[in-house]
Amino acid sequence: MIKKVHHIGIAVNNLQESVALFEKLLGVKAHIEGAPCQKVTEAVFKIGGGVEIDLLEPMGPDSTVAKFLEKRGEGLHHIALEVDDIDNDLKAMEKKGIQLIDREGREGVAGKIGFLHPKSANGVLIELVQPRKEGE
Ligand code: CMX
Repeated sequence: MIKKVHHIGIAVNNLQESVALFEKLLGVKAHIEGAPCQKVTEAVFKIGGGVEIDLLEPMGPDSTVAKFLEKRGEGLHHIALEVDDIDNDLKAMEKKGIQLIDREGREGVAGKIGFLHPKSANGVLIELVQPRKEGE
């Protein structure tokens, strides 16, 4: 079941420059972390209400975000929705006719993650996130 927006991912060419811009824009400091599983470096801004804005810079040319930047330029990359049971939620999406990228949750920085194909959502890449519980 979808609980809330977990984060919004924005693809950027230069993390350092974009962090300075978004710190000014949002009025909060970023936490920088590597997400080698997704081949990106992320700047995470906690903007309140348990929602994050994440800036994504590709770690190398083989990152899906590098491909995105090359094709479409900087901008909104994905919207992540928090769910409580990712494997079942992905199955439920598939039953509703939504095209999946991941058939089951895989390990991400924030917990278990799975993507829905943008072709099934009016051109928007949607990520489902089941956050890791404390101590996991
Ligand atoms: N949002 C909207 N459309 C997107 C997209 C995105 N983020 N990424 C690619 N597309 C579109 C492309 O523009 C292209 O459209 P057209 O066919 O109209 O030209 C189509 O999807 C296919 O794109 P592609 O460049 O050929 O790329 P692939 O098919 O190889 O991969 C996708 C596309 C979405 C399946 C792949 O990027 C993917 O698996 N994404 C999920 C994982 C991910 O994005 N991780 C990044 C970091 C996430 C995080 O840190 O949380």
